[in-house]
Amino acid sequence: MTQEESDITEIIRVDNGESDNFCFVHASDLHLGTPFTGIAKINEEVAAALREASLEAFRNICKLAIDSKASFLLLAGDIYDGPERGASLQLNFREELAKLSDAKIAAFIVHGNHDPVTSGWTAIEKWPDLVRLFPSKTRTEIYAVSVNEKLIATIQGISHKSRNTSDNLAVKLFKPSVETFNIGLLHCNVTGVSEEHLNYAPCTRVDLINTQLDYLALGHIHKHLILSGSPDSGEPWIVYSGNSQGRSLKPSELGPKGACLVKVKSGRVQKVDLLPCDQVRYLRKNIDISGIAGFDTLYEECEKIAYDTWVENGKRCLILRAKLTGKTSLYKELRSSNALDEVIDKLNRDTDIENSFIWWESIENLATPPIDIDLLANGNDFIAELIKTAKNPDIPDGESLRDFYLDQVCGNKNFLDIPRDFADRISEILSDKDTLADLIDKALYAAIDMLNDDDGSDND
Ligand SMILES: [Mn+2]
Repeated sequence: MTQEESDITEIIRVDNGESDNFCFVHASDLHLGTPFTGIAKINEEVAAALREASLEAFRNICKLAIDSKASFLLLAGDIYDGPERGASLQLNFREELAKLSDAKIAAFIVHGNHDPVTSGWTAIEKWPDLVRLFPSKTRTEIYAVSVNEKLIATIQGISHKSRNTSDNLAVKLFKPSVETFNIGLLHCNVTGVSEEHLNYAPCTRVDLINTQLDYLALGHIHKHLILSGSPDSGEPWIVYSGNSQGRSLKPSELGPKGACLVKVKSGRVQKVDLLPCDQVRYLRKNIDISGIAGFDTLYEECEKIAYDTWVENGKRCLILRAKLTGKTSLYKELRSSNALDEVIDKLNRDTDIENSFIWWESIENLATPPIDIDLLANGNDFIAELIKTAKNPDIPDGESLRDFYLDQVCGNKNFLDIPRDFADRISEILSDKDTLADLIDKALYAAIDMLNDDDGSDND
């Protein structure tokens, strides 16, 4: 080892790649052992598939690394979902890493806020030859990867020590003295990127750029994001791979999930591609049912959309949440009867499709009656007043739409008269702007309907 290599902890020899042309796989937030309790109604077969999904996604990631002849795999934290990680889960995780070591592909791992080094337990006494776990020490270890006695990259990282790490870990990374492609591996929250994720191990983009490393492989935010980097500029790459398997119908959990395949040529990143590895995909769909007048047509439309979506998403398992929109004469039946629930039950009765499934989590009715609301608003009657009030409520200065309706629903904002948890729940629901707008529309159409019924126009 030369003098320049002195800050290297260990050199790991791999088989794939060349010093000026190699690739690696970056993944994070595997959340192995996720219980998947978020979906209320589900059949046993789908529930079992969801329990296996995170591990299956990891198997797909390892297969991707082997198939693409990657030099190494990076795992940027939240390997396990919680401290209760079972023995079989850990053995299965180890088994996949052993396949990588057998293929002479190294693996580097940091732990995050879901699986910090001081919580949980390890069932593993001996990791496969080419696997290295970074501890939570402040002075980070640096591994170098070599092919045919030539260094291709260095990797350094720091694990979370406890669940609520508030330390800035990024400032502890530094440029090593060897001239090669340098990588930092961290589970951290880059300030200002996502409001959906808790602020563990906070740092700024500038902190990451100041490390002078070439590629920052990040975990924590469950969405794939490239915060910095392009093939033409010399700026460092700051990349969130996103999680490997969706976990719910929350916005950050929807759509394709997987791992980044990163190609490096002559010391520069050429390409970062997110390759899907997810076993089950969560999606939201809007279904326009304008012009649909029967439940047979509605059912067929849902079936067609499910099939097309399944094909578009690589024929993998799907969990769908849908909203019906548009103007339809079915409006009243959709609102007042169990018909829509029965449609969902029928759609879900036969979920199997070529070794996968399509499961409708819910279908919400936001369709409206075939009336012209703008025309009605121009009238001089009570309905016109109602529409104007719903569309433009008289909100006191400085009060938000949410607080206004909260006041309407709960009577007073101090929640003196209604149970506190009930008021909190309403407050939470009304905080979502889209949900609030949907609720106002629903209430408006229901009111118009009732007024029309009072006119005796529907006196059956
Ligand atoms: Mn996570």
